[in-house]
Amino acid sequence: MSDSQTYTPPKFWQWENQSGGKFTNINKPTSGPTYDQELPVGKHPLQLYSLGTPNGIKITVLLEELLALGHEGAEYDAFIINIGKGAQFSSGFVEVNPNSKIPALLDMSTKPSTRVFESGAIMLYLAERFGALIPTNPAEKAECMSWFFWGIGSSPYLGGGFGHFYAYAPEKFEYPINRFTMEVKRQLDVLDRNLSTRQYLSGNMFNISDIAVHAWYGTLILRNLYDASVFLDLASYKNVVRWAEEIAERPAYKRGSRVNRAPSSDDNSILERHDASDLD
Ligand SMILES: N[C@@H](CCC(=O)N[C@@H](CS)C(=O)NCC(=O)O)C(=O)O
Repeated sequence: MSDSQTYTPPKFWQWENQSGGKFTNINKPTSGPTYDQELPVGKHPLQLYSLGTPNGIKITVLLEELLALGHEGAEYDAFIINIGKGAQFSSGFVEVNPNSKIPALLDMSTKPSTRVFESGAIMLYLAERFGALIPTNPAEKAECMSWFFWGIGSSPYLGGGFGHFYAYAPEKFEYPINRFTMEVKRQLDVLDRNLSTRQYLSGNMFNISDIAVHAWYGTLILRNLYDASVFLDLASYKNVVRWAEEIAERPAYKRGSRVNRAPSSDDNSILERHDASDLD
């Protein structure tokens, strides 16, 4: 592989199948299904096809928060989609998400069923459907939406930018690591300043903006995502650490963040969730 000092882009780009890095076997420049297979369907109104990554837990934590508030219509089956093995390219999954990325949701309580893809769209759909975890007052809603979309727009710099080049790329390249480290630290500073005067991102109400942003920046801090805690000096963002730890104590976070993950000896995660008792 050429390094950034010597690489001159060709006039016409062609896909090199094995460019190296963690996701080299599943990433490709085309979309659409690669094999025929229907998705399984469970007994609950909501069918979630996902994996316990930061994007995946946005939805399972939100669903557990809705259930904790008493919204029985938020009962869900969570099926695991093994993206490392290419399950996002089955014909059934592509019908629910033509973008072939987890999470994807099928709401079976509507006739016909409603498909929703993109984690942000799924969160808004659920919050509005149940009228919960989203403010109704226009000014408060505007502040909530601002932080919510801040999270949706900012986190790809953390995952696809910093995480990719710091942890997954086949070699360490200084230019992109510097570029994305600077941006991630700037984002952490934005959060830290905001949280210096507020309990939650948009004020004193916990809502979907906290769930969406916490899934990435909370996970970065609490689970040492990308093994980068020291490199990014995460402990210095004291207000973000306080907020991340506070949300991690919520029962719904504790339940939702265990779904669609491989259980390990120090972790009581579950591969799939088909009943509330699976998490008890
Ligand atoms: N913008 C999408 C991003 C989803 C996403 O990147 N999902 C990753 C896992 S966290 C995925 O499914 N990757 C599979 C692939 O790239 O083939 C969202 O917010 O839902």
